Amino acid sequence: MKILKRICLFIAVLFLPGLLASQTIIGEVKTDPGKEKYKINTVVYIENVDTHFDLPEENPVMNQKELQFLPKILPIVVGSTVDFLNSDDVLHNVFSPDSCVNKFNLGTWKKGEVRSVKYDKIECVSVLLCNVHPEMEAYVIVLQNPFFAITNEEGEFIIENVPPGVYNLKVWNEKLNAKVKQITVGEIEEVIVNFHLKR
Ligand SMILES: [Cu+2]
Repeated sequence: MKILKRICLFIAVLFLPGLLASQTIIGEVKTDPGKEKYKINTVVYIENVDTHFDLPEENPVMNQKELQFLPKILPIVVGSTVDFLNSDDVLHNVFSPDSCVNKFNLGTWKKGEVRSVKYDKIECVSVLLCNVHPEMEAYVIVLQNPFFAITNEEGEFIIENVPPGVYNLKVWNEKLNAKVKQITVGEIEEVIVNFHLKR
């Protein structure tokens, strides 16, 4: 029985990509020499996808822990509500000066408690700051769809389960920029895309 199960699983894995008709986009962001430290935490995302997708069941969380925001960069799908969790014994005062989030100021709240903000403007980039700790800084990036990834230290990224189509693939980086790339996602081969980040 065990072997039969394994064979079934093997067949399922072989045919799954075809059945789902989706593909993977993989690639790397590169920089000029000396700028490698900026490769990490680059958001790579598809500008627009005309298909149905659900919002994540759980709200994305922006933690305040050890006097830092975690994560530093939080890409979300438009319409998501972000929960701001205070994990510190001290009080923070989280705010965003950006008009696309109506310059919210959440005030202060105790350890273990959450205050929430709904983000409803696509491509809004909202910087998060703390009135109490000037060194605290993070970003929420509001995207049209869930087909995005954040690069690792090497600048590598993977976007999975992308439906076939022709798309604009964009990047957002705190310090640098890269040109938009038009890509075609088919049903068989993964798509490889590299970006060059510049000022
Ligand atoms: Cu703070």
